Amino acid sequence: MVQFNLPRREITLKVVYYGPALSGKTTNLQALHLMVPKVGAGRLMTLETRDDRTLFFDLLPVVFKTRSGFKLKVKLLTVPGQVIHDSTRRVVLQGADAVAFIADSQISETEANKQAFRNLADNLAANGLPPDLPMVIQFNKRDLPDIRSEAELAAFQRLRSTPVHPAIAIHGIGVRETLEGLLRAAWDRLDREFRMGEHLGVDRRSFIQELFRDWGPPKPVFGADA
Ligand SMILES: Nc1nc2c(ncn2[C@@H]2O[C@H](COP(=O)(O)OP(=O)(O)O)[C@@H](O)[C@H]2O)c(=O)[nH]1
Ligand SMILES: [Mg+2]
Repeated sequence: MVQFNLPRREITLKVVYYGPALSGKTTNLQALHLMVPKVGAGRLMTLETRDDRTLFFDLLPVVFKTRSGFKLKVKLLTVPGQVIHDSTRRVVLQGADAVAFIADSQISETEANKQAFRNLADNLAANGLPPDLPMVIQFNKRDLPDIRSEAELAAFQRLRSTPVHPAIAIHGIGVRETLEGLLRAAWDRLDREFRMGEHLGVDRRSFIQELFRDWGPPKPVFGADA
């Protein structure tokens, strides 16, 4: 759950990247790690098995500092997507403030996406988290053949208020936009609940602008083997 330290003007948020196995959750964190200014980036800790699949979770702490002296610490975590790791997913999701759902755009993965999405709903409920937790959906792997079309994504977006972002995480494309969208949604929630804007003396637009002002351009994720 969000931690406030108002005297120090510090807020800590927990953000979880959720989705089916191999949709690109770890790659999103790797791509973010390459864009975060050096001063703000913590170490990307990833625990992988030999076949490169996330065994437990990845963790990337990012610290944003605004000129007005406000500090936002974001703990970015991924869950393992494999069905058998459900208890790990539940633990990682505990106390999440926002969720980025990373879907795989390939038509062959449609069922895996749906299953992971249902699993997310179950685990939100199991953790006592609201079903309307701040969320964005990323359709990753837009570079591959046999993917769901732009028109399908647009139709999908029209059916729900959750923002939908296309991405090619191995090239760093759409990765920052996904996190920005998520922090916008998180801001709206915190502003409604705690009148964040009033406390911090900023509005959402300048908050987001400030957070990302020193970020670098998207870079390819080296070691990506796709
Ligand atoms: N073609 C393609 N491959 C990707 C993309 N994003 C990730 N991958 C590959 O998909 C595989 C699984 O990615 P990973 O981040 O480990 O998935 P995770 O299980 O969700 O953490 C790796 O081989 C990645 O290099 C993408 O945008 N396009
Ligand atoms: Mg992973």
